[in-house]
Formats: sequence, structure tokens, C-alpha cells
Amino acid sequence: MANFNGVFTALLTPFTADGKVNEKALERLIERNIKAGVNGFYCNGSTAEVFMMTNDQRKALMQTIADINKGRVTLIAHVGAVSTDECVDLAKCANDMGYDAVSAVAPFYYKFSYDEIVAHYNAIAAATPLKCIVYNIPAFSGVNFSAQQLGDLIAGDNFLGLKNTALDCFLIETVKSHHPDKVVYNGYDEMFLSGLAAGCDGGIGSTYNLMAEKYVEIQKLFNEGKMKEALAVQHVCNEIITSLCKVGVMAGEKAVLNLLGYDFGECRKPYKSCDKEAYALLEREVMPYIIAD
Ligand code: MN9
Repeated sequence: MANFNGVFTALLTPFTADGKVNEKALERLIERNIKAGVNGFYCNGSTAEVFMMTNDQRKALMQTIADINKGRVTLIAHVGAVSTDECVDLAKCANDMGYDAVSAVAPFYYKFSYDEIVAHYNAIAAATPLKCIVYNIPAFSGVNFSAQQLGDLIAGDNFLGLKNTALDCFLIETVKSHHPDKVVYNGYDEMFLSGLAAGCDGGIGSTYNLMAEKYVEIQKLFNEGKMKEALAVQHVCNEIITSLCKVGVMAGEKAVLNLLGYDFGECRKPYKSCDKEAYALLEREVMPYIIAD
């Protein structure tokens, strides 16, 4: 039985100059994160830039990650898209490839009704034996759920729980206390400790790619009741996140990995990449806190 608690890195995707996945660099990142103590990976999420990729590319990326992981840690496949049929197709692939669960952002752009969104999620959850994690990220999807709606959405047996990327600890506490058997993940890394305090079972985040060991440490200290020590580590993470946000979070994360000697390339367009000044800022403000390997 896969372990769904703890720290899950939302994997970045390294691209070569001609837009292909750089498998060597991805392998190195996966090894770095396993060594740092993550419980698993959240694959093909927003951080992986899947909304700038074709479905064939998304499937190939899922397979590459599964091949590198070789069953070592828990794998969650994000299969979200606007079209229900596409999500179902990607979920079936994830199941065939041996993933442990699927997840999906709410269908976006068209302003679907809540009933339409429920039917969308039920189709994904029914498509395979894998359980589904609802990905709530209102700032990006434009879809706003109440705590009651999220709770209703994840209540069924074929739902594992919720990934919540929203600055609302009240909502986290409400959903988790009403559904204690479900797994709730914190989504904004800058509030990981706050999310744990509100009832989260772990976190899924993009800045984990660079510093997973810090989040592993926060959760360990939290479990030991050492809140002051945990907050001190969270503070270091937040200083780093503040700097990353100045240059663009994903572009900044890739630039940090490039500075560590990974061949991580740049984000897909329309994202712009880091210029010289951005690299200098990261060298100054972020690199002193990042562990080389
Ligand atoms: O869900 C990530 N969300 C987005 C996870 O990228 C939209 C987070 O890890 C953020 O990147 C991070 C920085 O704000 O918390």
C-alpha cells in the first residue's frame, strides 16, 4: 500500500534547447529528491508545465518518471485538462504505467457549473482503480470552491483527498476535520507549517525541487511538537521563496538548478527565462541556502 503522507515534490520538467524532455537532468533531480527524503512525487502538474505540452508529451513524461523511479517512492499523476475525455485518457495511462493515484485541477476557462465539475471529477475517479486527488488552486484555475463543496467532492470512496493551493487555513481545517479519513496536502510552500497546523497530512510543492530536505525537516519537527524550530526552517524557505518570486518561481527554480550544474534549460514559452540580473540575484539571495550535490 503506497504511503500518501508527507512531502511530495511537484516535479519540474527540464527541457533541451529544442523542447524535448532532458531525461538525464530529470533523473538527477529525482535522485536528489529521493535522497532528501521525499515520500513521493506529484508528476505532470502545473510546475511540470503540462499546460504547454501536448497529450503525447504528457504521456511520455509520465512514463519517463515511472521508469526512473522504479517503484521506490509514491507517484501521483496530475491528469487535469479542460476536457473530461482527455483527463480520462491520461488517467488510464497513469494506471497502466503503475502510478499510485491521480489528481486533477478543476476544469477551467469555460466557467463550468459546480454540477458539471462534479461530473468531470466522478468520470476521472471512475475511469481506473486509482483514487483521485482534487487539486484546488483558485488563483490559477479561476474556480472557487467553498469548504462544503470541496468536502462533498472528495467524500466518495474513489477519492483520496485534496491538494489545496490557497491561503485559507480555515478551509483546510474544515475539510480535514469533516473528512479525517481523507488525505489533505498543503499547496503553497510558504505556508507548509501553517497547513500542517490546520490538519494537512503533508505537502505538494514546487520549491521542494531545490530544498526538499527543509520541508522534510519542518514536518519532522512539527511531529515532535518543536514548533519554534519548525518555524525557523519555514522562515529560511520563505526568504528563498520571496527571492524566487522576484524572478518568476518556475524560471527561478530552473535557474537555481542550472547554477547547481544541472542541465535544466528554460521554461516553455510564453514564460520568459531568467536574464543575467535574475541569475545574479539568485546567486546572492538563494544559492547560499541551497545544498549542492
Ligand atoms: O502548488 C505550487 N503552486 C504553483 C504548488 O506553482 C502555482 C507552489 O509550490 C508554489 O509554486 C510556491 C511558491 O508560491 O508555493
